Amino acid sequence: MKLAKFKQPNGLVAAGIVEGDSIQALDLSAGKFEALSDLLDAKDIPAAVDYLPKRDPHSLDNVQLLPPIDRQEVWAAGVTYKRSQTARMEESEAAASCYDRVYVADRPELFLKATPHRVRGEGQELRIRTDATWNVPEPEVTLVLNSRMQIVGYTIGNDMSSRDIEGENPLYLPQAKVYDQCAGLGPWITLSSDMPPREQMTIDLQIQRGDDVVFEQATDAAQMARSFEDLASWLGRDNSFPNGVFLMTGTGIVPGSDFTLAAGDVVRISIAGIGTLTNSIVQG
Ligand code: DO4
Ligand code: MG
Repeated sequence: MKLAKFKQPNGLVAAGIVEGDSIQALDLSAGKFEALSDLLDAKDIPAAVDYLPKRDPHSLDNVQLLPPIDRQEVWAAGVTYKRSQTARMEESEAAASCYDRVYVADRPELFLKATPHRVRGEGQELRIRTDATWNVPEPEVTLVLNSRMQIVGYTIGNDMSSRDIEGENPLYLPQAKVYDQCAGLGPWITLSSDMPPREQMTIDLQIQRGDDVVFEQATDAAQMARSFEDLASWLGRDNSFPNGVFLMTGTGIVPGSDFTLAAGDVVRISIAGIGTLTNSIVQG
């Protein structure tokens, strides 16, 4: 089952269920849910969705999808794949040992990535900071956790990052990672029961510039050095999320040091079991 947030042709925002090429708005109020995040907190989500009245279906082509977030925070894990460890060690000589040690440490790197107003969804623009010169998208399997820290679904995340700022000094990480339009989420949430096993969760990144594909690479979630459950349990230590939380699980794809994103680029991230998240890039 795939759940989304979207703007209906009448302009009203709704939660919806996606089936094939169409989406049906759900009458959340019939289940006393105020928002999609409340539905995601239900004990039995498929049963709750079955119970809710549904409106006439719309073609996905005729609606604007929105990021599937309401009041949740977005957190992110770092250096969970070998490729991220090596890329970070190249980018910052001074901090190389931090990245080397955190890759094998028991405690993962976890950081607050975004609040809802900094997040963009399918077809919306993501931003490069005006004061950054070396930028990349980071395609990440993103866990959807309810308030009980159970992994109820998965979505696609783009952890936009300014490598020059992060590389200059690791204390600049929040500035390299957190700013307006810094996080992509979407196009929807696939419930956990409908996701393929981790070994089959392929992750593909494609970056298009004009008519050319300037970067393309694939990996899969089995390359991750940690489990999703381990990351979720560290995030929940002495930390509560009454509305649930999104957790980006780190990138396994980092373009080479000679590559930077440019305004006008189109970034496509595909993850098996979910779909494709497409965002164009702006700067300034
Ligand atoms: O340590 C810096 C951030 C790492 C990160 O975002 C990642 O590995 O995905
Ligand atoms: Mg990342």
